[in-house]
Amino acid sequence: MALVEVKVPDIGDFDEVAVIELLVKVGDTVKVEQSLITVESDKASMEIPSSTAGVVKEIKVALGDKVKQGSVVVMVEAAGAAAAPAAEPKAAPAPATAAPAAPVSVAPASVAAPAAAGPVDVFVPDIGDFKDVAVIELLVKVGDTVKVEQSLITVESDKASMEIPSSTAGVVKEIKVKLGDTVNIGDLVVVLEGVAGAAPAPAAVAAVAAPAAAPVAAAAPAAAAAAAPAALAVPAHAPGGTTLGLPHASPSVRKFARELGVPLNEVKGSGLKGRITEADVQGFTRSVMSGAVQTLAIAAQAKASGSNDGAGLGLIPWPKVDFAKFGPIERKEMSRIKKISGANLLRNAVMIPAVTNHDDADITDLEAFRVSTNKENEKSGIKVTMLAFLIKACVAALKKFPEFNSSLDGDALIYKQYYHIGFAADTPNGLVVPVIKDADKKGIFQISQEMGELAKKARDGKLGPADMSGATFTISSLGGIGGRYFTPIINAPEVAILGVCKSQMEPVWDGKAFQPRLMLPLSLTWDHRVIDGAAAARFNVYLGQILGDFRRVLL
Ligand code: CAO
Repeated sequence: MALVEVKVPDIGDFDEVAVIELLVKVGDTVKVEQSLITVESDKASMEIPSSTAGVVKEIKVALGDKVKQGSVVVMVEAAGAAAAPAAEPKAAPAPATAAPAAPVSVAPASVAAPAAAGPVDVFVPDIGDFKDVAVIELLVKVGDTVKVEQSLITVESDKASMEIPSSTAGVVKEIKVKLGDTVNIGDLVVVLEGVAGAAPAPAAVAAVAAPAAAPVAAAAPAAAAAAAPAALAVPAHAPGGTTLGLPHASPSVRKFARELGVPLNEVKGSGLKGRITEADVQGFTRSVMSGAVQTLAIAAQAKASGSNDGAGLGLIPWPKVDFAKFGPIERKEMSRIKKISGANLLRNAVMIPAVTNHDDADITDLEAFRVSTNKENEKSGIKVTMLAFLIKACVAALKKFPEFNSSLDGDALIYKQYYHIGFAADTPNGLVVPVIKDADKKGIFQISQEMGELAKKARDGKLGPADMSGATFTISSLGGIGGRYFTPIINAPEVAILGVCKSQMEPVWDGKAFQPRLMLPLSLTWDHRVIDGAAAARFNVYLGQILGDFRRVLL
């Protein structure tokens, strides 16, 4: 079976266009005319089809590469003799089949009109064998001054989109098409009032006429650059080819999205027939930045760090090491909880500009009170925990500093008037965060009891979604285990989390002497988009004061 080079066919008078999407990978079986890559100029995008059926053996281009007519795109192992004819790339195979015998000089008469004073009609130039393409964007409005080659409208077929340029400079007097119209070669697009003294731009005019032919007809003339848009826009494959589900967006929106690093296929279009507009891309960016939306790339990276290539973040690839080379190994699938919490933690770590403030609270008296309370209530079966006091103290601090109990919503903050406190619980299967609802309305005994029940459910793997949702703030306590300080990761869409470590007796200077005091290490992580360092320091100080003397809650 022969290896066939599939090359970029005649794409008109474009010198070089950028590869913006690879639509196949090595090992894929492709059909004749199946799209292999997408290329794009600043005005149009098109898919380059395979000229032959077979199995992709090698991909010769990479994202961002510049290609031109004749560049080798892929090496395909042709599937039998039937594919043989396609082996002649020079024949611009696929396009050729789709190519109309596009005349080079089919421009409507008016297209050739110079930009003299007086009304000038601007028509749809030759757009190859495309018929009835839909107008999906109006890029000018009445009164706009347009230059030669400035895009007037965007039209779209199922495989390509193109901007129709103006053949002349002038002021838009009338727009003859509306969104949703279908247009063909020679249809009137706008009427311009010629700008006196503006260059008649005959070359451009010719160019507008030319593109048409360019993409598909190998006989494209040496048309001027303006030809390009239409030229490129003509998809290089016949209708009915494989649909690869490219998102509907004009080249300029695609370019805009690419500049921002926005994955267009994740953006919901609000335009005609779900078309993605520039505003949609901006909205998506805002949602991602606020943490309301997670891109698939980030989710995928979190899925398995072993296969995380960091591509979505523009990072170098994750190191691939054959660990078995260095000694015996065992591979174990991670638990479901670990996989889910891992994805969430990665998103939160990456997307939140988080800062952690460390502080100590003097809990000498509180611990003495807790121990005596437990002694007094031994028979009740309810053990009062330090965490229950921490929950109550945090509620008091959240009331005093409401932004810690808020969430970002685009450019706004949602202040919650309820206090549902999550607490991280360590289970054999991984970390879960059950929630004590309405902690402000509950006493220490009730909170301790509920925490005991929820922690048991967590260990038994019996927590339901209702047990783990709605938290407005989270506490992660490692106090029963040890350690001094750590930097907990915020549980989005919350904006802060308190980490607590093991209390220990320390010498504390009281102004006259060192006193032995039981000090509790606090680590407060906060979202710097919402909270400032000064507020965080005040929160910790206030929390410490409450834990030092709960009577302050009453003040
Ligand atoms: N300092 C000193 N001792 C502490 C303490 C603190 N800050 N917090 C708890 N202790 C003590 C308790 O008093 C208890 O001692 P006794 O048995 O003598 O009474 C002992 O440590 C064990 O406490 P506990 O951990 O069982 O109970 P808790 O209420 O403190 O915590 C729970 C409950 C569910 C939060 C806890 O079991 C847990 O899972 N902690 C881990 C949370 C976690 O993994 N966080 C990290 C998240 S980031 O990866």
